[in-house]
Amino acid sequence: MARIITVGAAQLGPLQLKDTKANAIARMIRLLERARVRGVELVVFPELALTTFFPRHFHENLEDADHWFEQTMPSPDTEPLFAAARKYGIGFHLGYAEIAHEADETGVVRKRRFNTSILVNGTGDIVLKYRKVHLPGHAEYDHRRCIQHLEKRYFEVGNLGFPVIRAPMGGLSGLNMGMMICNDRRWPEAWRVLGLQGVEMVTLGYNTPSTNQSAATQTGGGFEAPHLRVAHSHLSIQAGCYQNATFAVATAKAGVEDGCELFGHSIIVNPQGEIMAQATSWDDELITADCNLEQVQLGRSTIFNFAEHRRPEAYARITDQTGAVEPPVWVRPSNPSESDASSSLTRVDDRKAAS
Ligand code: ING
Repeated sequence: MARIITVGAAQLGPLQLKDTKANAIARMIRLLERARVRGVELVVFPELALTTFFPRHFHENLEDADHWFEQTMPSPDTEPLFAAARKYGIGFHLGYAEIAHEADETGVVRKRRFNTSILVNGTGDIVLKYRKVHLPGHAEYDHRRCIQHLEKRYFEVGNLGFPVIRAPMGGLSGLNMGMMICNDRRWPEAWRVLGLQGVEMVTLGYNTPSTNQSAATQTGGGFEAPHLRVAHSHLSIQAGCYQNATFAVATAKAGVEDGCELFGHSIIVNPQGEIMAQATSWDDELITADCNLEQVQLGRSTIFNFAEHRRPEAYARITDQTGAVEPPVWVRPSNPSESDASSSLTRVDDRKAAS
């Protein structure tokens, strides 16, 4: 019996500073209604979907930024979205700014802020929560920048890992779902941790500037040439899907927000890394695809059969190190018999023996 689910990326156009959360929710409900007409069973909304991308704005006191956040979920502003989703029996992925009062690693309960997403099924149950791990940008106001990117100021690093859950979604009795948020898509480790839990559908939202203004490039090109912006985003998502034999729905918030341009190009990608659908506007736009979950079997039973082919004993650096280290410098061996290039390297066998 084919396991097929129809998914949708509900791309949002720009949200200005003056726009209210109610305005954003109304636009999202209109996209849900369009999704219902097209038989969509799971809709993915962008990162921080309720407001303008507020990390581009500096607040000296964090409390002055609290209005960007949700203290409960559903919150008063998002309840209408949950109600519409229940009415239509449509699941959704929502990105939002979360304030939680919970213990930190020292056991102290305190007010904590995260860049968060949730997966809600067609009955309105929150089946999974994720908090963004890879926070780009900076924590203090950077006078060199024309556009700030203060995610490290407003959010803590996510403390939920990269979880996967198998839960009912649409007509499926069970779908293995996992999430990431925006910058996470650029890190292969995020995809592989989900892949090692059998993920079949990765849902992610993003708010990605078309150019990053920084001191080095006041000309506006940023640290990535404009023609590569979208290419790198798609490359990351297509590679993640191919290398972990999973589907992904990646949804943008797009357009010009108070003069700052975010690119759109939302996509749905299959386990072969092929783009199944792509948004072509920078406005509210729904793209959809019928995903046959049987497609995940090809990759994970051959090239990416992890149990068969992965060699974790050779991967220690991935979790032992944070930054890169300088490699050893080769010198011509004085004794020709030592010409074996690996003689100066730490062999995995030695590492295993030492452990
Ligand atoms: N935004 C961007 C992203 O990772 C960025 C930051 C832009 C990184 C361009 C690299 C290149 O898509 C968020 N919100 O993570």
